[in-house]
Amino acid sequence: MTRILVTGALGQIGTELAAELSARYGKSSVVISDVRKPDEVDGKLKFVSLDVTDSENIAKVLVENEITDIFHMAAILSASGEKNPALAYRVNSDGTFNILEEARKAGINRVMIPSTIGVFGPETPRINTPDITVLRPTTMYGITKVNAELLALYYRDKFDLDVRGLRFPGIISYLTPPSAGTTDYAVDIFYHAVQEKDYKCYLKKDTPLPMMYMPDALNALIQLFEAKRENLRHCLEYNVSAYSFTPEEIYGKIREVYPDFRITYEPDFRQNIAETWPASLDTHFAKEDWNFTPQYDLKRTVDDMIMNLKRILIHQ
Ligand code: AKB
Repeated sequence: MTRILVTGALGQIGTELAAELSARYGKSSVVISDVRKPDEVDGKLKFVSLDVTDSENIAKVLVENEITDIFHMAAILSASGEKNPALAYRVNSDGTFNILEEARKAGINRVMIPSTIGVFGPETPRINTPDITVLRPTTMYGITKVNAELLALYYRDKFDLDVRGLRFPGIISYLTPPSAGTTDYAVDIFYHAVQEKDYKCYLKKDTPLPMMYMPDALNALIQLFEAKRENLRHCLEYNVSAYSFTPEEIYGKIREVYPDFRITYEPDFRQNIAETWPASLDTHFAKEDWNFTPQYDLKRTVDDMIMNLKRILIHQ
């Protein structure tokens, strides 16, 4: 029987991923973990407290819960990583090493590790960024994620561990707010519009970044998890995204629904990060190897975000 451990399960992607995995494979197939305790334990999924920097506890959790597969979602994102680089290194680099090493020892079947557009840097081609290209990031987040990509390759080639992953762009979602990344504005802006508040954006109006909607992000990850191993020519070097936009462009789309919505721009340190990241991605490795095809274009994303945030924030 498949029994999946999700680390970082209280984060933006982890929360929805755990729900989707339990919908697909059954509640008893998913064990969620995080360094934080959930506000309320709803009893739906088993929760275990897990700090990924503690390898002994990882080993214990894997054995005690008869874990067969891992989705390693725990990470410190780009903006918080710049505020606390030592913590980002411990969680992202030591934590990923611990997960891979304990997975190898425990004979885990598949280890899923999301990477990010944060692995790219100022020397990387910014338009239609290829899957294989220059990886010289300037953030601690990016450095630790390049490390994770290389560790994944090492464990795959040296120990035949089945490690899979993809490079996420900014993820737009309405259930759990993102935690201190550079792309968070693309979620915050919707919360402000729906609550009829003005929005102060920390990026310049003309800063393009690749993005995708949460249902496509989850599908991408789970399709990759389910793909036949022999079809996967790569390890974590799979760019995925659905579209790219600038703050001014997404503001324009939201104003079609909220014509009185106002935005101002006050760039901060996150602008420097965004300027080192791609404007758009070439996603053809993911398309070729596991048929990655996003379902949500920008209009469908905007409509769905607004509908759901109205339901959650206004009508509840
Ligand atoms: C961040 O902004 O740090 C993340 C990412 C693109 O990896 N959302």
